[in-house]
Amino acid sequence: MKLSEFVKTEYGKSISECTNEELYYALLTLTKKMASGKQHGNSKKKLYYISAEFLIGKLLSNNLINLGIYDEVKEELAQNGKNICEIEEFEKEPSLGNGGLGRLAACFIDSIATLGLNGDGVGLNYHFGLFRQVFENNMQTTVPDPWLTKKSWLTKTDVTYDIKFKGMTVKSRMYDIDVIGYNNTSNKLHLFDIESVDESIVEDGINFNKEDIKKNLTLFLYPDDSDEAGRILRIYQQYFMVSAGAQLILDECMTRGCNLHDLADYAAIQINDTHPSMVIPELIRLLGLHGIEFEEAVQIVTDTCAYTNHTILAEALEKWPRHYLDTVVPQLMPIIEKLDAIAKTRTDNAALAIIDQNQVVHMAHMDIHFSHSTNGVATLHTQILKESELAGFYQMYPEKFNNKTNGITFRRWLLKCNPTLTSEIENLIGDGFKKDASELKKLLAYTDDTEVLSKIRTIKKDNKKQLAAWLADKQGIQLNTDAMFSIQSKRLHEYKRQQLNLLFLIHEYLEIKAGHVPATPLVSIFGAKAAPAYIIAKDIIHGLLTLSQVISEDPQVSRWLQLAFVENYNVSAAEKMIPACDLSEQISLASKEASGTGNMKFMLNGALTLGTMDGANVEIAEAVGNDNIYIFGQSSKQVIHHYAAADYCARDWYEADPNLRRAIDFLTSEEMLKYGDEEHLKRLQHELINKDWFQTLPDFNAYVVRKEQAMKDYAVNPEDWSRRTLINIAEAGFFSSDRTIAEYDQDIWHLGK
Ligand code: 26V
Repeated sequence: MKLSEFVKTEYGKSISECTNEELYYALLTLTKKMASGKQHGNSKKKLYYISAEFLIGKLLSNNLINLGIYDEVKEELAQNGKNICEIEEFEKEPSLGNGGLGRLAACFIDSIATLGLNGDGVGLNYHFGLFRQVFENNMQTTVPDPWLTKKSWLTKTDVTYDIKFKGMTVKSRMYDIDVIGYNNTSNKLHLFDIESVDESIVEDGINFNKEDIKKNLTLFLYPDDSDEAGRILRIYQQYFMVSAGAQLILDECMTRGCNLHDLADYAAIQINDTHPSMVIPELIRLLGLHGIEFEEAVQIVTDTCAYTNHTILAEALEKWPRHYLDTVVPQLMPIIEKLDAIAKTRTDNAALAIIDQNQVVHMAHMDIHFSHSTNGVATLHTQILKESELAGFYQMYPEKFNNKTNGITFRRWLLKCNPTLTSEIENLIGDGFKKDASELKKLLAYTDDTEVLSKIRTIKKDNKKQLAAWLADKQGIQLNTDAMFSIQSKRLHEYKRQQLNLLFLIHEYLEIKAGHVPATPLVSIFGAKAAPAYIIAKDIIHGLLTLSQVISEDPQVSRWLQLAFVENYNVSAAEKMIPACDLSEQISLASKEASGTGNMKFMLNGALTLGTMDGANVEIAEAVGNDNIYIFGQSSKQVIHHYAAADYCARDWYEADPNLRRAIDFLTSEEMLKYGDEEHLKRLQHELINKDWFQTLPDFNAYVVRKEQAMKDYAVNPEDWSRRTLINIAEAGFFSSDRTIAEYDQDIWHLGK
């Protein structure tokens, strides 16, 4: 049905007479109608991708693209004097994830639908997604971010399940979001909600009563867990999700003819990090209620479940004091105890226990013992898991370990966010790459075509102008679009080392002040949220915002250097920033970034990477060759060695390198203190000199050298730069999540047709 006909019946008027808001809701309804007519994979075996986060972002444009009607709708709107981008502004972004892990889940369900696989997502319907970030006095403040409107992408279903906690039973209800594939298909994202949730208990900022579970259970994504009430609430959320999910899975499988003894022939469950790990004991419990003996149930569940690990950071691996579980889900504890006992018959290595000597329950350990697959998310990450972090498990179960290098959906991260580049690629190599990303390699035929290279340069320039216009409007910042744009956008974490970039920018500032101007003007752009309880991360944001003000108040410097921090970085902001990037900053401490997926998005959109040999950067470097990427810094082997030997001393580096010392000292200089807060800046400085747990200082010099080289190359030979960006685009095909999902299916899920 055409939009004009639809609005005629819906509102009794023409498109030009409708407000943008009316058009948004009309398109939403129309899209949902179209989705309901699409096919869903219907193989005997079905995948359930269970995840506490699905960072789906806005859906309207993406859905129209996947339905194949985006251009048509845009045209029809334009003919009636309407602009699709303005209409999209009415959509609230569902920020139902923190960062990479949640965004990966969103890319995966897009690919599962696109490949026509029988698979749905299972998660939670948070009423407030990740907080909205607002800058005040050069600091991050946090504000709730509601996304639910009267009409939304959610469809209320009549599926409800009772969820039993200690001392209370609550009712869950399933809401569905259509996941429209780029292939005449549509799958589902099932989000469970608690009927009794109460949004009015949110107090100032993002505070609320953490103990009133019936009212708060699905209120917020990952509530601040710096206190015990927050951590216990997290367990309530996790159990609520997996119990509802497990009941759904068993119901659906039985409807399809499963007798539960053969569950593994009907269901594959992918456990996305440890947040859904309680699905293992919960399924065993439910199978028991259906009369299946414990030992058989353990085997069935092991054959059905697979686990993905997303980090080697010890502090991010979930482990719960057992009394938390006793308090929330006492019915699971006897099962977890029995699983622990089985694990202890398989090994006497105490480090591999599920319940340790201190009565702490290790969720990842339960996953590895009682699922049939454990995968890492990039080659290097999987190798580190096998050799160091999970070496004991790898020796026990070598056959369970496998790698699945992450990917991104090109529908959102090229077709939607970079339409001009997409149509240029289509002009050159046809539209086959939209379904088969490996066809991008055909672009390699054009690397010496000066006309094509010039076109690529123009597209980049236009994207930079668009980003600049957006930022001018949003934050009142004027950017020099003739400059090189370097972008570091990702969650703020010390291991990602935004502080290294900060030290570089201070160094450049001081060099410019001393009369040494860089080879090209540089615009350095950041986007990052810090967890509200993460003090040093917030200090780094403060350092960057303060420096930004120091620079912008100094015309001598800001001709050459600008620092722009995009407020409230989210999926929508990423879609504007990534196409405008020249230099993609992927500078984590080698070994710490499991994969990264932003690195893939920037590459696909024609940025060159400046990065360490970490995560998927390693595979990007292999794909494009050393001439087409800027690699620097310690190797993961060196880093792992330093941790093992405990021989890293930040102060030695601070004292030995005058440039580094000058940059660190500047943090508390008069210039910085004019706009910044002494306590925050001193704490950051102290941390860098006395701790620097993520070894920023040893990589400083190499980073400065490599980045200045990149700036010189960019300035001296723009055509060669464009040639190298084209090689990056051409080699990005491997990083399509369609490829990743095909591998999961082939090696782990075996869904069949
Ligand atoms: C979580 C936490 C929570 C507590 C404080 C410290 C901390 C540090 C890291 C994390 C990350 C949890 C898991 C995660 O989001 N991993 C990301 O997964 C992406 C998708 O696989 C991957 O690209 C990123 O490299 C990885 O960090």
